[in-house]
This record gives sequence, structure tokens and C-alpha cells, in this order.
Amino acid sequence: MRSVERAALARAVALAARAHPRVSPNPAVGCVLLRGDRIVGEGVTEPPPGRHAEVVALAAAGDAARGATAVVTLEPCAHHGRTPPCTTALLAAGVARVVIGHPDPHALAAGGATALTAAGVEVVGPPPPGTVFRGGVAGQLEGFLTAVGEGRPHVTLKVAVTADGSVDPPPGQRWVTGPAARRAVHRWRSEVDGVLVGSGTVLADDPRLDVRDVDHAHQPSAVVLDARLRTPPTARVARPGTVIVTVDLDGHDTPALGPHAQRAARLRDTGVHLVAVPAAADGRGVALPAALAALAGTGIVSLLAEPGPTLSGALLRAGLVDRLVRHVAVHLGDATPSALTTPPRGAWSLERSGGAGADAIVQYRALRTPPRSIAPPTPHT
Ligand code: AOF
Ligand code: ZN
Repeated sequence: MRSVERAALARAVALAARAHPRVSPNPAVGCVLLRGDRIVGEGVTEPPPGRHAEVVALAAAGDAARGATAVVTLEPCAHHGRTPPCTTALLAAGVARVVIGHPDPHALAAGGATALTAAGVEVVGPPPPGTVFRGGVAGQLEGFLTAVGEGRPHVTLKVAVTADGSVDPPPGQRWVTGPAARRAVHRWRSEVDGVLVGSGTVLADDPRLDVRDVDHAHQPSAVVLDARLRTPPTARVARPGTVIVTVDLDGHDTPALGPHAQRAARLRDTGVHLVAVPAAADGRGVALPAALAALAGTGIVSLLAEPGPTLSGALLRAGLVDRLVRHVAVHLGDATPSALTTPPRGAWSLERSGGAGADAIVQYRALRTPPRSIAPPTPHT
């Protein structure tokens, strides 16, 4: 990869960040077209069923695309999905060279690099796994890659603890952490498709689970795991856009008549989308893998989970957490809190640590073997 192409790839990643996560469940892709050292066109993915990044960039470049190099964060698609193949568009425009940041693992869309090479286009990349560029692009595509690879959304679990590790706010306080850490949560919410809690949190706190105090914020869906449909229709989350995952009562109840069905009808009246999955094997709540798979099926490929201790523990035990974010309330004069120095149980790498006002934020990434490639959730085609 030439140095101007490396710079263009960095630019394409920055462009794609603007589209993320508005184009979900499609990956936010960036494309930069180069003639020599000059940028002749740029594009990012449009929200479905809009154009892919390459097609937007080609339209911007017009005739200048002939003989140009296309630098794209994700391998151009080779399939007819909601839009025609980008490989065809690149070939028709006469693009001579394509630089790729990350392969497309999607079973239907993959094969773009091979198709372009077969048509005589010079294809460069993707950089090998583990390299800085590959890691940067993969991070930006984490929701898409997790949905395609694992059939579930990418899950970031946020927990807030006091210096001694307690999850309860000090007496008389509503929050464990201060305003700066809570603002960080709102910024994070604006980066994901859904904000997840259990029905216990809805009953205890009546949270809104929306983004406040962030400019031009993308609003995620509120997502509630609620096997028994305890969420009252008057709850703040009972609004259009919210998804409630409950238990499939077919065969266990008379759906049209039972209390569950009546509660379901009242919740649906508020605009909430209800999704039914099997109960957990121990009978406590919804089956978590099925709940997450169902959410991916609705187009939610990234989640910020902000649940209470029971659901937090269950997600961790089930191996369904990709990133763990600990917010730790630190007070001047405290000894170094154990919550800052003790890593979580299991295989994690420290991703980031820093301060937020009086509090500290420590971020871990789950270390896993690379995901197998399995059938993608439905919304991608
Ligand atoms: C690209 N460029 O900008 C994006 C791609 O249903 P469709 O037609 O929108 O296709 C969606 C699939 O295409 C998606 O699952 C992923 O594999 C790929 N996304 N490909 O060439 C883009 N967003
Ligand atoms: Zn495409």
C-alpha cells in the first residue's frame, strides 16, 4: 500500500465514522477515489436502502474515476442486495486499482476482491489481522462483524461501582458516578443501535435510555429483556422504537386471552415492538443467546448493556460480553480502589483507561478465538 493510499484509508475510516451507526445494520463504509495524489471523489454508505460508499464516491468523481484508485474500508460487495454490486459499478467506471481495509465476511456479499482481480483490476490489501490499520477498521465495523460472525449484536457491558466495588449508590444519592462519567455514557449510547436493560431496572428506575446533551445525536432503541412483561405501559421506555424481548408463550397459555397477551396488547399500543424467544433453561428470564439473536434479526447489531447485577452476571457468564466498561467512583484520599486494579475474571485485555471528572473509566475487551463464519442474520439482504 502506497503512503498516499494509507492516508486515504485513514480518511475513509474518518468519513465512515460520520455515518456510523445511522446506516445500521449495514456497515458504515468509507470510500476515497484517488488520481495520483489527488482525491477526486469521496463517499460513505447511505442508510438502507440507499447507495453503498463506492457508488456515492463514483458519482462524485464522474469521469475522473477512469483509471483511478478506489480506497475502501470494506471489500466492495459482489452481490445484488438492496443495491447492485459495487464491483460492477467500479468496473463500469474504469477504476484501475482497489485498496481494501477489511474483507467482507458476509456470505452473500463476499467475493468482491476475487471478482475485481479476475476482471483485471489491481487489488491491494486487506492488511493482515493484528496490524494497526486492520484493527482500526475492524473496530469501526465491530457491530457488523459480530452480527455476521456470531449471529448476535456486539455487546458492551457498562457497570458502575463505588471505590469498594459496591454497585449501590451512597445513601441519599441516585448515582454511583458523577456527571462526567454519565456524559460519557450518553456519548456511548449515541454510538450503538440499542441500549439494553432488564425489566428490574425499568421497574426500579424508570429510565429513558435515550441520548441527552450530545449534539446531533443518533438515538438508539431502548431494549428491555422482560420475560414476564412487567414493563408498565406508562414506563418512559414504552414508546415507538423500543424493543421488548419476552418469552414465547405459545402452547403455555391462551395468547389471545391470558394476562401476558393483554399486557402485550397494551404495550404494543404504545408503539413498542415485542419479540418472543424461549425462556432460559433455568426458567429465570429469557434465553440470552436467543434474545440477542432475535435482536440481530431486528437490525440491532450493537448494544450498550446497562443492566443491574443479575443481568450483568448472566451476560458475563454466558460469554456474551465483548467489551466491559467499568465506571469507578474514586474519591480524593481513597486508597487505590480494587475495582481499578483487579481485572475481571476470564480472558480480557485492557483496551483503555482514563478519568472522567472525579471518576475513572476502565475498558476491557474480551479475548476470543476468531468467530466462525455462520449464516448472517436476515436484515442484510
Ligand atoms: C459495500 N459498500 O458501503 C457497504 C457494503 O443489502 P445491501 O445491498 O445494502 O448490501 C448490504 C451488504 O453489503 C452488507 O451486509 C455488507 O456485506 C455489504 N456492505 N458493501 O460494497 C458499502 N455498506
Ligand atoms: Zn456494495
